[in-house]
Amino acid sequence: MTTVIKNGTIVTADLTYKADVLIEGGQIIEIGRDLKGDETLDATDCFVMPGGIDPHTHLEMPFMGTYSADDFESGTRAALAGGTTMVVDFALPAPGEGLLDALKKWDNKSTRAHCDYSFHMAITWWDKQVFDEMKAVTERGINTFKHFLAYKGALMVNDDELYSSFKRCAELGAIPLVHAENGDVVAELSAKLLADGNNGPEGHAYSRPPQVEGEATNRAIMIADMAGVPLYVVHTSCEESHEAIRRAKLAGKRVWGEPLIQHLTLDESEYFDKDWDHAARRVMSPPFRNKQHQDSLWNGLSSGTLSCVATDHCAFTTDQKRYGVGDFTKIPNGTGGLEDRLPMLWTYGVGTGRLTPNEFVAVTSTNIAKILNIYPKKGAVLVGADADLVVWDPKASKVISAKDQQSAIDYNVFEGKEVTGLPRYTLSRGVVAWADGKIQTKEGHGQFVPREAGTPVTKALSTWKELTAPRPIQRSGIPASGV
Ligand code: DUC
Ligand code: ZN
Ligand code: ZN
Ligand code: ZN
Repeated sequence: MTTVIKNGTIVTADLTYKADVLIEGGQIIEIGRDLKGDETLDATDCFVMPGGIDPHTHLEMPFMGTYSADDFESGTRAALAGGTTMVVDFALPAPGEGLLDALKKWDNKSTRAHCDYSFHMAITWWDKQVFDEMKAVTERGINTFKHFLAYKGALMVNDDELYSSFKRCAELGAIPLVHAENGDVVAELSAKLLADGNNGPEGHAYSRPPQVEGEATNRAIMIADMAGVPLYVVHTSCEESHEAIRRAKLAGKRVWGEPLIQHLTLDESEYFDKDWDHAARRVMSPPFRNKQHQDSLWNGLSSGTLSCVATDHCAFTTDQKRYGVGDFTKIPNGTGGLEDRLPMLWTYGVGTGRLTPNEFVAVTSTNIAKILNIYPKKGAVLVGADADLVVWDPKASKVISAKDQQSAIDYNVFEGKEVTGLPRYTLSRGVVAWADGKIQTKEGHGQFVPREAGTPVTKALSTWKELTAPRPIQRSGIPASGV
C-alpha cells in the first residue's frame, strides 16, 4: 500500500520546494513531481514538513505527591493533534531506585502511545550502582541523562554528583541535560516568603527569579566544560541563562538551549492580580518572565544561540493544583502545551516574521533530531526517512480552548489565543494519525526510538583539558625533571 501527498510545498530546515511525497512501509520512498499512490492526501495550499519532535515531556510522572494528568495515551493524542509526531519523555528514578527499574516503569506506561517516543534518563541520586547502570541505559538506546539543580530534598543533585555524572556521560558518549535553577536559593527564598505570609501562587515566581537560573546555567556549563562533555540546558526562560549559553557558544563550547513555547508567549502578568486558580494553573519551573526575557528568547531562536522549542508538558488538573492552597510550594509544578506548541510558534514566530518557515522546522524538529542522534530517520523529508510528517495549513485558524483539547486537564494556559496555522493531516510512520479533528491511530501505534550514544556531537569542544594536561610538578626545592 502506497500513500502519496500531492500538490504541497515541502518545507525542511534547509529548503522550500514544490513536490509530492510517496510513502510505503512507514517510510518516504520517493519525492518528485506527479507521483501516484494507492491513497492520496491532498496538500493543496499546504506545507509538508517533518512532524514536530518535542524533546521534553513528563507524561504520567510521579511528582509533588501526585501524577501528571496526561499519560502516554492522551499526551501523544494531543501531540498528533498539534502536528507533533514524536515525544521524548523523562524516566525518573525515585532517589535510591535503580535506573533500569525506573526504565521498566516507563516501558510499561509507554505501551499506549499513539506516536513514536524515546526517553531521557534522570539522575536523581548517585552511587556506584547509578554509575554502572548508566552504561546499560545507553545500551538500551538512551543517550541523554537529565540532572535537576532544583527541587532540593527531592530530585536535586549536588555539584559533586553533577560532576561525577557529567564525567560518566563523557566516557559513555552521552549528553547531559540540566534543569538549571539554584535549588538551595529557591528553598531559602520560598521559606522567607512563606514566613512573611506570602503563600499565594505569585510567591512561586518571586521564589525563582532569573538570577537562580542564570547562576545554575553558568555553573552547569562550567562543570560540563571541566568534565569534557557538551551540555543541553532545558527550559531556558530568561536572558541570564541565555546569556550564559551565548557566552559558552562564543567560547567554542558545545552547549544547547531550549526555550519553551510557554515562556515565549506567556508572561509574568499571568501570576499577578489574577484569581488563585488562574495563577496556580500557570505555576511551573522556571516561572513565566517579563517581555524583555521573551524578546531575548525570540532573538536566540532567530540567531541560533538557542536551538529547540519544547513544552515541558507536565499537566495537572485544577484539583491537583489546589493541593497548594495556603502554600505555593505545594502547587504541583507544570503546564501543558503538547497540542499547542506548533500552532503557537507558527502564529507568534512565523506569523510575526520572527522566524522563517525553515527556521520553524529547524527548532521544532530537525535540530532536535540532530542533537538526539535520530536524524535523518526523524526530522527530515528525505527518501528513507520515517514518514513522520505534518501537512500544515498556514491559513487554518482556531481559538484555543480547553473544551476542544485532547489533554486530560480542565483548562488550557493558552485559552482564548487565536492561532493561524494548523495540521490538516499528521502522519506517524506513514499512517494518517490525525485528520478531521480526530485521532486515527490506535493506542500502541507508537514505537520506542532508540538513540545511539557516542557520535561526534557528543564530543566537547572546549580546550580546558589540553590546558590542564599533566605537567611535571615542582615540589619545593626539588627540581621536577632529572638533574
Ligand atoms: N518543571 C515543571 O514545571 N514541571 C515539571 C518539572 C519541571 O522542571
Ligand atoms: Zn525542569
Ligand atoms: Zn482566570
Ligand atoms: Zn521538565
